[in-house]
Amino acid sequence: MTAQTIRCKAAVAWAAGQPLSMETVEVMPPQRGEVRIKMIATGVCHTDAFTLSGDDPEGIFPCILGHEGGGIVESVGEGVTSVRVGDHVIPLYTPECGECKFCRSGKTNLCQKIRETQGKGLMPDGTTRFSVDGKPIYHYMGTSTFSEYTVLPEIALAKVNKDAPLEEVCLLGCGVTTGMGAVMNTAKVEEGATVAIFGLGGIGLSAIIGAKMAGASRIIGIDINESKFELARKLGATDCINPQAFDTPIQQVIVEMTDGGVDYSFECIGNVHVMRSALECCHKGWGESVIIGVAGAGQEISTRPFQLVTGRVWKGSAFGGVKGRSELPEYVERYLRGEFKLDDFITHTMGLEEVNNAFDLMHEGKSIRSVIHF
Ligand code: NAD
Ligand code: AHE
Ligand code: ZN
Ligand code: ZN
Repeated sequence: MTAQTIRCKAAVAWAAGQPLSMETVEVMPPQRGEVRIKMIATGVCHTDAFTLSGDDPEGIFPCILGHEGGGIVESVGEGVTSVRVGDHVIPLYTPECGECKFCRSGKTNLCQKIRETQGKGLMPDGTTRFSVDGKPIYHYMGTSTFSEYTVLPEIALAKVNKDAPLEEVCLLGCGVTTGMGAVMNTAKVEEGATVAIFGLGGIGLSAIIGAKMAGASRIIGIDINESKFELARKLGATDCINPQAFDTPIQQVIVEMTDGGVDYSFECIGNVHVMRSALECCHKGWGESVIIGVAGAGQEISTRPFQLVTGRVWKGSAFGGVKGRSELPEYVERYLRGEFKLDDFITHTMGLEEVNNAFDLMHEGKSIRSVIHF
């Protein structure tokens, strides 16, 4: 049967800095190579708030935000072969086509096949599948999970085990995979290493899980909100420190705590000043710092080049370096085998109509992850 346009509820971001507005949207059928999915759950990540704030140079409005989802295939477009109706899927803001220069390089997960249109809020054919009263609404990160139904290219879906509760594994659509992957794939932290993790939200706490799994001997969590420390310790942090409790710069504190600096550090905030501290708390000669946090338009990082001349390395990581279609399903299997938990992260659950509350809780520092149930 040919798929029809669906009318459903979505939270629309009409303009930067304004609360999301619940609307009835029209969602067109999936076109060639596309898939329409019924969302079951979605997390709210700081990057959604970042784009809504107006600081994202790629922010484009009106759009439907959301990129940390889990759903079920409702219909497929012509030529789709890798998923079928009823499959459980996690939307991928970093797709995997398997054939572009980036996919073939074996060096990166940053597939570029549809990156240009995705960054303009459009499907690969240059049009949008969403509208309200005939007015086009843009996609966001190619995923737009704050909608009861959304459309994605086939290459932007990871098919996952149906035994996994989508209300939890949706977090593998961004935050948890990003933090764990940055530690295991990007930095490749080894047993016995010392690690500093700046920012103990969903990303930083996931980095702690990764560091613990890697067998790090010391895991130092840094946050200005001490209410994050209890969970950080539970997940494996050996030390938790608040930079505001010291008169000396935090990098100096960490260098003194660790006999010269840590082997690896991770910035999980998006603050360019903290990025500098994260680099400079690394050990001379070999320490590596990974930037995960997303900084606003126009912001730049700086340090003395001497920091790099003397062996520290500055890196970045997107989606934890994970290739979504070929590697994310295995993260779901590892979760099912009990290698890590996800419920610790879910501090709040709510319906889509309460999504603005999820942003408030994040800004007030009261949540790790709010998960929207559809
Ligand atoms: P979050 O809001 O849940 O957590 C941020 C944490 O940083 C909070 O606990 C906050 O108290 C702490 N913090 C803020 N300012 C601080 C400071 N000056 N010093 C120490 N701690 C400070 O956010 P999140 O969802 O965990 O996301 C973290 C960052 O990672 C954001 O910038 C987000 O956009 C980015 N992100 C990047 C990727 C990627 O692929 N690179 C993926 C997901 C998220
Ligand atoms: N649009 C921003 C960049 C945003 C960004 O860096 N996004 C990360 C994922 S954050 C998920 O919560 C990412 O994957 N980046 C790689 C990419 O291709 O976007 C800007 O500054 O323009
Ligand atoms: Zn995210
Ligand atoms: Zn590709």
